[in-house]
Amino acid sequence: MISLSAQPEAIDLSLAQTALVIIDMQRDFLEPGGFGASLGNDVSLLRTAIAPCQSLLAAARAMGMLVIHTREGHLPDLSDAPPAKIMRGKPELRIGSIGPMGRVLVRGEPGHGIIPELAPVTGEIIIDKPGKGAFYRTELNDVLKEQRIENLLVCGVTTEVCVHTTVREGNDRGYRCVVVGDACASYFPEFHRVALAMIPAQGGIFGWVSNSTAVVAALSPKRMSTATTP
Ligand code: TIU
Repeated sequence: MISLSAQPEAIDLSLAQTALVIIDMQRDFLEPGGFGASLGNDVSLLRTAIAPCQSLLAAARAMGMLVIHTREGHLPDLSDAPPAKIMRGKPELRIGSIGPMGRVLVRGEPGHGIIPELAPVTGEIIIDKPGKGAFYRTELNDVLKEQRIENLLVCGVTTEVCVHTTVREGNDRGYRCVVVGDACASYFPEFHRVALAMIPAQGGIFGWVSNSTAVVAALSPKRMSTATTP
C-alpha cells in the first residue's frame, strides 16, 4: 500500500491492484506523416510526454506492476471505422489513405506502432481500440477484472482526447483513475492544462492528477524504506 500525493488529495493505492495504462503513444500521433499531423497538428508538442512515460514504465517494470499499452487504429477493411470518423474534417490524409508511415491509423502499419522509446516487452498487454476510449469495443475491462485491478495510473496522448475519454470511461466503471499529468500531452497546451484541471475538480469528479516524479518515488522500494526513517 502506498500513499501517492495527488490532486485533489493524496490517494492510498494497493499496488497489486494498480495498473499502468499508457494511452496511444504511437508513431501516428507523435511522428510527422501520421494521423496527428494529417489533422494539421504540430506533433513535436507531444514529445514532452515521452521521458516521463519512460520513467513510469521503468518503475512499473521494476516492481512487476501490470502494464497496459493502448493503440488507436482500425482494421485494414475499415469495418470498425465509422464513416462519420473517416469523413470528419479536411485532413491531408484520411484514415486508411497511404502516407509516409503506411495507411493512416490502420492496424499493422508502421504508423500504428508504439514509438520505439516506449516499445512494449513480453508480458505487457496491448489493447487495440477503434475509438478514443480504451474501454469501447475492447477487452480492457475483462483484463482488469481478471487481474483484480481497481486503480489505473494513466498517461499518454492526447490529454483531452484519448486520455480523458478513457479516464471518463474507467471512472464510470468504478476504477480509481490517477492521471500522471506531465506524462500526458496535447497538440493544444491550453487544452492539456484545462483537461488536467477538470479531473480533480469538484472533489475529484473524474479522478486524481499526480506527476511522474511523485509516482516513480512512490513505486521505488528505496524511497519506501527511507520514508520510514525518522
Ligand atoms: N487528435 C487527437 O488529439 N487525438 C486523437 O485523435 N487520438 C488520441 O488522443 N489518441
